[in-house]
Amino acid sequence: MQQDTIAAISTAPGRAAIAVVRASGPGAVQLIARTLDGSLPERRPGLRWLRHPETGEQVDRVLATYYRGPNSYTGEDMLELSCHGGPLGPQLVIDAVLAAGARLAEPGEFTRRAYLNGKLDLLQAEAILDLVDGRSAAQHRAALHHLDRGLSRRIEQLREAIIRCEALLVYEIDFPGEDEGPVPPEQIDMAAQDVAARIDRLLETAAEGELLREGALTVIAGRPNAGKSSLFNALCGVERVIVTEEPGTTRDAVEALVSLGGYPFRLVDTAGLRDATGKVERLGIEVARRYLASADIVLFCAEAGRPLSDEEHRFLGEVQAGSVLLVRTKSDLAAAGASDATEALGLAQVCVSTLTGAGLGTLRDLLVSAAFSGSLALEVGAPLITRERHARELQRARSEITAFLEARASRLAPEVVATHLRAAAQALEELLGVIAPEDVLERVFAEFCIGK
Ligand SMILES: Nc1nc2c(ncn2[C@@H]2O[C@H](COP(=O)(O)OP(=O)(O)OP(=O)(O)O)[C@@H](O)[C@H]2O)c(=O)[nH]1
Ligand SMILES: [Mg+2]
Repeated sequence: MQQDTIAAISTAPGRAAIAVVRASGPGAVQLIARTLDGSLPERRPGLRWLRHPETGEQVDRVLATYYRGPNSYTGEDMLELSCHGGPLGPQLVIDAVLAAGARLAEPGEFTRRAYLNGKLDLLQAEAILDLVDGRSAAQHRAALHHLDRGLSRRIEQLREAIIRCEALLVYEIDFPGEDEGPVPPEQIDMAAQDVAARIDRLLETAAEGELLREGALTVIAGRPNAGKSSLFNALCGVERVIVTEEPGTTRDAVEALVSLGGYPFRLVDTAGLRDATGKVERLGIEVARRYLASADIVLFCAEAGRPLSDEEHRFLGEVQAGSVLLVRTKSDLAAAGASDATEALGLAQVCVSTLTGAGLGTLRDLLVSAAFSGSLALEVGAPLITRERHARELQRARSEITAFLEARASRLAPEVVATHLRAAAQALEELLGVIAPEDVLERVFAEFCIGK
């Protein structure tokens, strides 16, 4: 099918030294002829005046590069214009490019074309989205690993193993009644079990992968005035929320996505827990409890040097989160020699002062190891699944292999047994995007921004 030519501003809007406008499609050469003074050599940036094709008016002085397909990001002819940034300039450039015959690209359409032209598989396309959205070094690393086909290679190996099993089965179908095929029947079962075990290992990384994309939900809780909002601000690195000496300052939960030690955290400041009488405060406390119920980590704040109240003990006994850290706040105010160790409750405890910064580094390290201890595997390049789509397709493949093994055990006809292997391979093919139903593509690329 002959594609039309798409164009978009690929950089973020706003004041900036440079912006990039890209176009892709068979009309790229025509865009050059209509908007740039003189033609362009392939892959050699040229400094040109860009003119509006209808008025001939100068729009900007740009650095233009022409890529002839298939040697381009999308695999099509492409034109890339580095123009001056800012709120207006890039808009005028794209207007000229559209007037010269391009149409505005849909979100993710460049990457979608790259995928359709075989430049990337679907897992790599998703990795590009993760790179653009990434906010922490760990997520960035995982995305680069996927872009480098780390996960794709693993899925391909699994698919090949399934196809080898299928080939062995074909022998049984073609030569029924022969006792010995090229390999003993147990070997086919063992190969399938091995694939199942490898799929299980990948599925086990899903929780970690989701944590890397979404950030570990870390809820700061404690009595009013315990120093929760001060801690929230200190970890955010900016004064995001109001801090006062008045207990009951924070009434609503406030969220921020922050990177601590290179890992992503969804940090939440909450209203101080107490038997509040005011309606707003009571609602705020309810919101806090809801957050606490789904928290990965709770940072329970209590001033250093004071014994915990019965109410605080009760609260700590009730929290369900994976990890609870007891944060002893305002350590600069605690009397020298005062010790909190007596009531350690078996919880990890750290003393901090947002005034002096003491203990904040230790707290960050504790948070990273509490939420991401499993990520050490990532450092040695083990692939990690990061999306629900990955888990769904792997699960599908896994249950087809289980069905395959059961069908073999009940000695069903090899033709019937084989359908399960085909379905398992197909799930992995959909995961890679070797085959991709339209609705899957719609969902993957809808998340992209325009120009990517
Ligand atoms: N000296 C000292 N004061 C602190 C420290 N952290 C917080 N404070 C003070 O303690 C008071 C309460 O701080 P907040 O951060 O608002 O406490 P909160 O827990 O958010 O309080 P609520 O929102 O009312 O529940 C403020 O006056 C802060 O300036 C600290 O590390 N050292
Ligand atoms: Mg507060």
